[in-house]
Amino acid sequence: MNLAHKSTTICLLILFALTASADERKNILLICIDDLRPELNCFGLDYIHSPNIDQLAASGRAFYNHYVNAPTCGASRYTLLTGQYNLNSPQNNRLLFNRASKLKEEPSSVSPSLPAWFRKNGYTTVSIGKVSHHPGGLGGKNWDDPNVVEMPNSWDLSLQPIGDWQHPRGVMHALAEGKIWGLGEILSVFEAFAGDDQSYPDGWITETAIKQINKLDATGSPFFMAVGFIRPHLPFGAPKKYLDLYDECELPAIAHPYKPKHPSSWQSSGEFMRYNRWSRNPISDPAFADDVRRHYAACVSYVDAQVGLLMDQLDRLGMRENTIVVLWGDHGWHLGEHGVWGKHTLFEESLRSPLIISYKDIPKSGEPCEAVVESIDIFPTLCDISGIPIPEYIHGKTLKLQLDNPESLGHSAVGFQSHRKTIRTKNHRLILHNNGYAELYDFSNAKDAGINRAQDFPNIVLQLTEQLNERLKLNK
Ligand SMILES: [Ca+2]
Repeated sequence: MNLAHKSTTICLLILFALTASADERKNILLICIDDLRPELNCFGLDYIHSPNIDQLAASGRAFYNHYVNAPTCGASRYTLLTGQYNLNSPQNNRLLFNRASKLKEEPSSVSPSLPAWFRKNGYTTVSIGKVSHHPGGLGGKNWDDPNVVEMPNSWDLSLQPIGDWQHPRGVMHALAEGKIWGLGEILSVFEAFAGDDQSYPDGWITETAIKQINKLDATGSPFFMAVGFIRPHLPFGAPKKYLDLYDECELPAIAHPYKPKHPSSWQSSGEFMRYNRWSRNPISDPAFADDVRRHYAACVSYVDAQVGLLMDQLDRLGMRENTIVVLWGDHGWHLGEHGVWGKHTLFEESLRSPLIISYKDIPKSGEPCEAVVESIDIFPTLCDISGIPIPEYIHGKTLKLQLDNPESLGHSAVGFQSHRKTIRTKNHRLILHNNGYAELYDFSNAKDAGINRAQDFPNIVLQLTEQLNERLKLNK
């Protein structure tokens, strides 16, 4: 063989090896669900109808103690999508847009996002629905300005179907028959329209996602697809058939339903109260509280059905075996616990959310993991199980150990608001206010869960304070 022939052969072999390796890479389907409490059948709540998410958990790992890093959409999604805490900015919904501005002014100071990292590693990246804070990922008055991009360089394609709701801003708080904020009528806090799944935006998001799955399947190259469903975010509107599931349902009592007497992150449920409630208030009206809870449950079952449609399509195309599926809730939601109807607190109800990771041959599939883990871990985990490098700028830890063995231990989870920060360990939560006040909750004793024990256990407060400060050095 002459030299030219030999080098051609070597080139072909390298090309073949690269192609084979590309073909073997698994796709990623990241399903983000807005304001989803970990109240699913597979998380132990048997009155909730969530057969499709339950099936996903049965084929993977449900993380029972997954905590988000911020109790609001934009800040929580920031940590998921960047793999980094951002403690030096107010924890609000503008974080990703602020990052985009910085990227424009000083590109070298901003690290690649989760999708950008996969894109750099050869994946086609697609976003559908509410993945970053704005459905479709654009800013401007109606969230549809192509010049104002929430996550530049991240997505090959970012889509938000508009359906009957005029623009992505309308989609975000939509009710059936095209009802959106800003048309003069205050939207109702809940609704059950007798129509099909496309009576509300998530049905449209599912249809768009299925079309894209078909297209991506045809290309044969690996993809990272994120699909963001909007329910069960307010207003609690879902097709009536999902509310009917809860007609005969007796709801469990609301745990610790009273406003704490000590200083805390309690808030006055402003987001909920601005909707039309027919002059009723769930805090003082138990029958109305149950109505709200049933409608929230209907929204969960509606979204569960959308997850099922996506999984069915993967199955139909034979793609389940080659796709890692992640289901993630961007934070929890108080349905009356601690006297709150909403999120935006540092209590368990705001910070604990569902996380499920499913892929072929996961060891001990269906066995849940009780280790404490956090959203910031998802970025390195996806790199690890996909076989691409974990970038050095990442703040989280891979969950490969917990995926290989559900008995593996976890680590502490931290969370923030602008005026407070918190750390959760297996048995305790410490919340430190910027004025020095401390809340300590002990979960080893269920009846203690809503009582501030900081005065009783100063040594634990001190120990957790040191641990929290150590964790937060990451961002300096
Ligand atoms: Ca949210």
